[in-house]
Amino acid sequence: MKSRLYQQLVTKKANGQKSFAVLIDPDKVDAASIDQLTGLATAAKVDYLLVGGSLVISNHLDNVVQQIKAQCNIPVILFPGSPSQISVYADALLYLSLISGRNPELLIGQHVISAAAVKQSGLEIMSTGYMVIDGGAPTTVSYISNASPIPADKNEIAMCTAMAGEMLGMKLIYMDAGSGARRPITEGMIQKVAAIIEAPLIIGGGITTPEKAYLNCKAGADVIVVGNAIEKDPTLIKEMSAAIHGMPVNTI
Ligand code: 1GP
Repeated sequence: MKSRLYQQLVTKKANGQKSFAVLIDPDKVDAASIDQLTGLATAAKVDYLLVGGSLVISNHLDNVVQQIKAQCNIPVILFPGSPSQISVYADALLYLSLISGRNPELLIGQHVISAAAVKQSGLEIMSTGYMVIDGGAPTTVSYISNASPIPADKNEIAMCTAMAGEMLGMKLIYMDAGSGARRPITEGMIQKVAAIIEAPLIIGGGITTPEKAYLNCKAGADVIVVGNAIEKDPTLIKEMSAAIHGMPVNTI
C-alpha cells in the first residue's frame, strides 16, 4: 500500500516541521477561483490541498481535482464527507472514522460499503481517527454525522479518544471544530492530545487568523487546516503560511 505522504508527515513531525493545508470545498469553487487559489497556494508554499466537505452537492469533484493537479504540484488529499467523494486523480485519501461519535455508519459502516472502490482507486489511504470537537455552534459535520461532538472543555475525553484511535491503528488524528466553527479548538486541548499520541495531529475548524494558527502549532498541531477564512479572503494564505512555517511573511 502507498505511504509516501504519510511518511512525509511522520518525518516532518520528527523534525518539528509544521504543515499548512488549505481546504477546498468543491461546491464553492469554479475554474477562475481554482486558478487563483492554486497560484496563491504555490507562491505561499502551502503543503497540502484538502478537497471535500461534509456535504457536497455539486458533481464535479473529478474536474476540480484534475484542474488543481494541472495547475500546481501541491499534493491533493481527499477529505470526504461520504464514500461518493472519491476521485482517482487525487494523491491520497483521509480514510476517516468518526471516533468521537457513536454512529456505527461513520465508524465502520460506510467503510465496508466503499472498501472495494477505495482499494481499487489506487490512492494512498491514510487511516484517520476523526474527532469532532464542539465549536460553539451546530456545524454541517455535527448535523450530518448525527453524533455529539466532544465538549470543548473535556480535554480528558479528547485525550482518551485520540489514544484509543491510535492504539486501534489509526495513523493520523484529526481534531475538527467543524467548518466555520465559532470557537476553534483550545490550545489546552491540542497540547494535552499532542502530548499523549505519536501520530501526526491535524487541527482545523474556525481558524481565522495567523496568530491562532501559530498558537495551535506551538501547542502541538502538526497540520493546520483552513477553509472558510481563505474562501473569504484568499490573500490570507500568505500570512497563514508564514505563521505556520515559522517564517517572516516577506520571505514567502
Ligand atoms: C473543516 O477543519 C476544516 O472541516 C476547516 O474549517 O472552514 O472553519 O477553516 P474552516
